[in-house]
Amino acid sequence: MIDIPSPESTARAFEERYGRRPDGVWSAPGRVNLIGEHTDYNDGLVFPFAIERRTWAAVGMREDRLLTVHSGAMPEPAQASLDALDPSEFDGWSAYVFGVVWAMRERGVSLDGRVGVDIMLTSDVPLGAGLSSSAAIECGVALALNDLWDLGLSRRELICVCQLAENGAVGAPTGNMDQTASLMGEAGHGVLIDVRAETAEPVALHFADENLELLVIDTRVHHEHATGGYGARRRSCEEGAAAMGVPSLRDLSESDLPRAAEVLDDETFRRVKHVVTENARVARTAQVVQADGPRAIGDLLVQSHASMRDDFEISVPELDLAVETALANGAIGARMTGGGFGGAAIALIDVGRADEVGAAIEAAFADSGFTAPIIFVVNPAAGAHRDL
Ligand code: GAF
Repeated sequence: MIDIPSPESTARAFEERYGRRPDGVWSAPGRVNLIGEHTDYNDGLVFPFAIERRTWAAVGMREDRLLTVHSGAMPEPAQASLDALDPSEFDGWSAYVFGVVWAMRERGVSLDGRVGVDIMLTSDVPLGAGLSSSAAIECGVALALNDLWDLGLSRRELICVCQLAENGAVGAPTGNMDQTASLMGEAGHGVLIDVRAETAEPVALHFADENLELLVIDTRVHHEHATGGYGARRRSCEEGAAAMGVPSLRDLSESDLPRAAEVLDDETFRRVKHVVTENARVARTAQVVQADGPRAIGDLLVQSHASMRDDFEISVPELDLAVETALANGAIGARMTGGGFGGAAIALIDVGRADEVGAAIEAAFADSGFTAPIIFVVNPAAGAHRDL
């Protein structure tokens, strides 16, 4: 077990386990989504940022064709062979790692003549908290193999590889926001993603300059996107687009909503309305943050949460309580972040108020009989890179 993960501690853990130094250590961050939820798989707009919480991968080449992975957080090591990569045989968390190799092959990377690797993973991205611990694993491993196997894949291609690992090996029908944020993030910046245009632009997010900071409230209500509501929401969006006669919901704007209300059943209409208005909120947030600074985006965050709670119906009582309590205690804006059905909320607050707002949320959770949340401050941080 590793208490405080770092590049060097991950290299040491590798050495203890494998009896040699790794060939290198790579890391990739989790992310917070500032705004733009369930828009990515609708060809839409998203505005996340990479956070300081990261997953480190110490990797060493082998002489045979085996892939092995150890993680301090998981009791059992996992193993696969470059000659028999079958997602249906990937067990649990190891699908995030072996899925990347499988996805590279699916996207045309030849595995012939390549040697296997040993991997030691450490992470301080909370698992199942909606902060993309899975993308952090995928992106760190993908970057390491790209370097060690000298594949020359671009970051854009690595995003596709990691999304395919998530969709095809893990079985979660997600978009590519998380992988894009993890691979394209920059310190002090959000990543304004236009999925249809395949662009990911850095946009300065200087919270501290305006005396602001961003709190994450991990509700500890765990969720998985491979099962349940996430896929159902995605299907509703596809059905809504088909009924409206467009390839994707990106092709609709707010002026189409009156017609959508006539054509669609009530539930599908509300799903569509969320996505259409959320795209508009992302565009507006990016404009406002650049023109007037982050203090001016509070209302957009609040509207986004209401849309997810009432129209897309992906919030849970713990997320609503975190948002309401933060706002009642002076937050400038707050919303759930990520895929929903659990996970985390964010709150934009004045510097120096984190303890007070956090204590109010903890008290509200205790009063409601909810599990105590985990609350911490995040800052926009660097994307995936090689550390050692
Ligand atoms: C999860 C998914 F992985 C993303 O692709 C995105 O759809 C998000 O939920 C919702 O915005 O993080």
